[in-house]
Amino acid sequence: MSSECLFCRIVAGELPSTVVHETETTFAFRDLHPQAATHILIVPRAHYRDAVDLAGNQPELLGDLTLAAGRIAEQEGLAEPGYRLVFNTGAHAGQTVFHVHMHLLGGEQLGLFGR
Ligand code: DGP
Repeated sequence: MSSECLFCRIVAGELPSTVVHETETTFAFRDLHPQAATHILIVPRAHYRDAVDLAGNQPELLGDLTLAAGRIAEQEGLAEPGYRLVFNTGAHAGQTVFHVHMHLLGGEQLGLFGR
């Protein structure tokens, strides 16, 4: 837990969020600036800066994040027709919060990747 990290503070309940799912290792809440009809952020409770840092140190948490995404998709009625899971990694990808987070996007037909 870092007192400087926005998502650590959200996980700790020090800052408000709309929580949609929690496990012992993961925490999921609605994105403040949604980029799709449904936009949820799924984070490990533990602090890692990005997906590669997480994979190098606690790879099982990548599985926990993905399983949480599947449960949330069921809960939100997205399992069919589907949804997108994204990790932005670094500046060119637009990562702005350096506590690894999986974006779950869906609830509408999504566009293609790219610029
Ligand atoms: P990224 O660009 O991949 O680092 O995604 C960061 C996301 O976090 C972005 O979609 C907006 C969202 N966000 C930023 N600040 C807050 C906040 O205080 N609360 C919530 N719920 N989402 C936030």
